[in-house]
Amino acid sequence: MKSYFPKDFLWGGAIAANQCEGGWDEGGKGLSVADVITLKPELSISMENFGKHWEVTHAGIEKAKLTMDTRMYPRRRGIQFYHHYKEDIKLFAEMGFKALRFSIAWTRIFPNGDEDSHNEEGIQYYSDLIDCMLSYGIKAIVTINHYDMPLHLVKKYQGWQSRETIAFFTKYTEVLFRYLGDRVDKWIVFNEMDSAIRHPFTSLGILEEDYESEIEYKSAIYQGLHHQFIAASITSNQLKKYNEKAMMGCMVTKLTTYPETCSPADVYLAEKRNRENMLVTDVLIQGKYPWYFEELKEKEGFVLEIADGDMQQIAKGKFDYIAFSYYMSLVVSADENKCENAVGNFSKGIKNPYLKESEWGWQIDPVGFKTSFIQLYERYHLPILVAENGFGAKDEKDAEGKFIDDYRIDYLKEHLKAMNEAIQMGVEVLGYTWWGPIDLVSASTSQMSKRYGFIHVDSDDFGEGSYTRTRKKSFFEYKKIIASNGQSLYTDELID
Ligand code: BGP
Repeated sequence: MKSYFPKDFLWGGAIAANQCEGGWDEGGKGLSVADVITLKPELSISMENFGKHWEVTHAGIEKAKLTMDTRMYPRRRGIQFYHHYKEDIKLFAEMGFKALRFSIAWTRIFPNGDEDSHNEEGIQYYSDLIDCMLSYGIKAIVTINHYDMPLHLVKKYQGWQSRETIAFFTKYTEVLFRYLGDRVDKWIVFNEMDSAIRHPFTSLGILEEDYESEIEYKSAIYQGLHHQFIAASITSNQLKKYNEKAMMGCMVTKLTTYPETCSPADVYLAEKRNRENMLVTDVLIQGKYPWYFEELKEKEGFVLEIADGDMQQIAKGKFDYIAFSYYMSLVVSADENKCENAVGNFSKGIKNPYLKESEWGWQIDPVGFKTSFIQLYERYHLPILVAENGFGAKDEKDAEGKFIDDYRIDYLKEHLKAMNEAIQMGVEVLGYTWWGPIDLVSASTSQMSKRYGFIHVDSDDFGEGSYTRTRKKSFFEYKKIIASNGQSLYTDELID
């Protein structure tokens, strides 16, 4: 019988501390950028309000610091994974997970980010979490930083704009490798590193109001990203000291883009967008700024300070695999007036008439998923991990109290088949971690009602609910897929 997926394929799911843990003021945790982001129910998901869900100001931060509210600060409560993790891991094990990608909250380890010594309670928590996973045979894939840098570093140092943040970060990573490194064989240094350009506050701790002009703001963003490149490279070397066999991954949001028409100007723009989307992986894998970077810099008009030794350090990076997230494809036109329709947390674009979209306007495209594997593999020739892929939808109980989420099952199956086609072509894929195997707080809109899970969590956008976990129909479907190592996608017979 033909084998569709590699023998040790890592089937699993992905979550992030700031979207699921809660316990924002427990266990010695400090405030992070995630704890000051508010729910903005007055904003509809329209192009007009694009990006506004993420907007944070100094006044907003000061206000947030004075309140213990969790209703309007959803990332403070998440889905209470901090307390429920044993129950949740057991459910993941029931689905047959081989791996769970989760992130560590930097502020549980260094509450302010610049302390001399770490918070032992934080390390203990993650150590227990990993042991719990391993007791079920679930491997840990750890994201070191997923949109939750210490708020203190933002206020005192202007986040990653400051070179000092490199040392704070690499002190944090050294602690992680020392205490957890023996039990984790795959790491991802930064979640969706390219997102620094799209939402600098959550990724870099950079606030627009701190800069006098657009150019200064942009320069700060690219400077912050430059500092992250250096930190990532140092981190990748640190890891090998503690665990030679462990793999370090770098991650990109794969924004696979099509031209609206075959007009050469549209095609040229789409190619450019696809190329620039891979800037972060180009820098980290090739160990230098790519050939097109100078043009980008000139066009965008930003200034970048590269100190002596920076490029030598970046060149030393040791990355073993590429991790990527993929939700949808995008369409661009060289005609700027046309970018009005499709919505998303990624980038403004045009509706694709050949694709269906989610209730949030994300265009569903399994072929684009396959294309993403090919683009990344032919560029880097490194193994690939699907760090995120998923479908956000409003789920309603049926008359019998069940969640029949066939739309999610369809999305899952179509994307898995597309991934399999890439594997059959020869792309080396390590695993697939579905985003949000359990409902959690949305990164872009802070809603709970944008649900991704195979497991429902009883909580509304304001955190009201019992937090009871319920298996949806997709839970049983994913279980079947994993048990058959993907064969059930093609046949209902289970094969040994
Ligand atoms: C990615 C983020 C995740 C996750 C996902 C879905 O960009 O890495 O944190 O949330 O998008 O997005 P959303 O939650 O906005 O629907």
